[in-house]
Amino acid sequence: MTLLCTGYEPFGDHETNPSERVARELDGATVAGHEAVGAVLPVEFDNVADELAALIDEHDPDAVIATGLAGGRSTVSVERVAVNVDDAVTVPDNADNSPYNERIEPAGADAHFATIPVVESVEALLEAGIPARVSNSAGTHCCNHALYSLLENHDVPSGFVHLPFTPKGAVSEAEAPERGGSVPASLPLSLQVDGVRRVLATTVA
Ligand code: PCA
Repeated sequence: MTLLCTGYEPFGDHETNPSERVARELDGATVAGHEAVGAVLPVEFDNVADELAALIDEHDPDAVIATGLAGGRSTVSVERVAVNVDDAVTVPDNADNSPYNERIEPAGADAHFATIPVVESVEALLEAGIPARVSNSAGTHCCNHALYSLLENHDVPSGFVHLPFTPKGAVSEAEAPERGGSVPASLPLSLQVDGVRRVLATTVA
């Protein structure tokens, strides 16, 4: 089997994106005896779906786990659902597009459930001591767009994992902690990689 794992390039004010590093670490790795392919997607509403389609054409994967940063979340979050909405909220994409209350696919389904074992994946992570939870909203930015386009356009088990900052990333996002300000939640990259590996392994088990 071939397992595709995507991450995203940095976006908005973030200097790095842990999901990019997770995808690079998994590229060429063996996961549960299967070959993993890692790739990095542009944070661009207009290009995400085409890039994913090209990757699926090229690698013909048996499962796809897309990943992205959800700054401020404290856990590896396995997304349950994708909605047919593009809205950049306050963060334009990397092509400076800022959709407002648009449909991704005008004639598409309103929403799709992820087609990976979401709850079982979270259980597997918790069992391994990795902070994880089911998330019932992937938002309306490019991450939701990626999951929606996978589920709307492709017949391959697909899911999405939102990742927290790494500790270094959290420090660079901190708001004057030496003056009593806050530092956002984080998880070491190694735990994030292990978490995504376990989601992939649970999906093909
Ligand atoms: N996170 C954003 C887009 C890219 C990323 O890594 C999101 O949650 O939609």
